[in-house]
Amino acid sequence: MKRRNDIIDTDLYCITSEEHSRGRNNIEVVREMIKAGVKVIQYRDKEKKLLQKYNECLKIREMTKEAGVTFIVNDHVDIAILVKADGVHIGQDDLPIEKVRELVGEEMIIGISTHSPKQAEEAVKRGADYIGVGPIYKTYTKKDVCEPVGLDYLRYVVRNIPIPHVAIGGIKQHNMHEVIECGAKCIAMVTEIVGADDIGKKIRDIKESMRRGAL
Ligand code: 3NM
Repeated sequence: MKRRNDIIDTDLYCITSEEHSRGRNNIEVVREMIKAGVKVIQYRDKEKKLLQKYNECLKIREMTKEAGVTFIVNDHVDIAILVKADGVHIGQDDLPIEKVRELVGEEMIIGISTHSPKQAEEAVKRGADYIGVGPIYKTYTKKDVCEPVGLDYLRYVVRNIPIPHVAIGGIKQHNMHEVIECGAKCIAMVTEIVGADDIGKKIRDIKESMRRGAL
């Protein structure tokens, strides 16, 4: 298991979304992500039955472990514990961070989605290991998400929040330079990657742009 303080020390945070994967299943997509050198993968699925999600997470845990990739489970603290994921990612309406910590123990990473400076500060106080910062731009991938927070909130986080952040929401290869210019260290993209013709090439191109400062 990864240590909590090594986390999100990477440029690109990848997230599954089978409904946007153009016929490829989550396992195939994760295989492509690993092959292309992604270091953090989150399993996110809002449609499947719990048992199906558990079984997919078991398989992805095996694959990520073998590859030395950090594995984070979205929403499901129970699945994260059972499959020995490296982390769990929760939302503002989920259990309080302190209670999730009681369940997962000290080793597991806890990430939380935030949409305002107040939520970011609260996340730090309550012991989150990293925060999601978004949606930066309009996104149709997450249902019931708030209106875009824009780059201003990201700038606020870069300057004021001491724990790692992941910028998310509507970020694509064509607009990522704006996000990087704001000082984002780590970017998450869902549809841009899982919906790409060639997932591996897309990831390699994005990582290369990030390495060059998105020039
Ligand atoms: N969380 P795409 S936005 C999973 O703002 C998620 O917290 C968000 O998908 C947040 O890259 C989002 O396809 C969806 O826009 C991001």
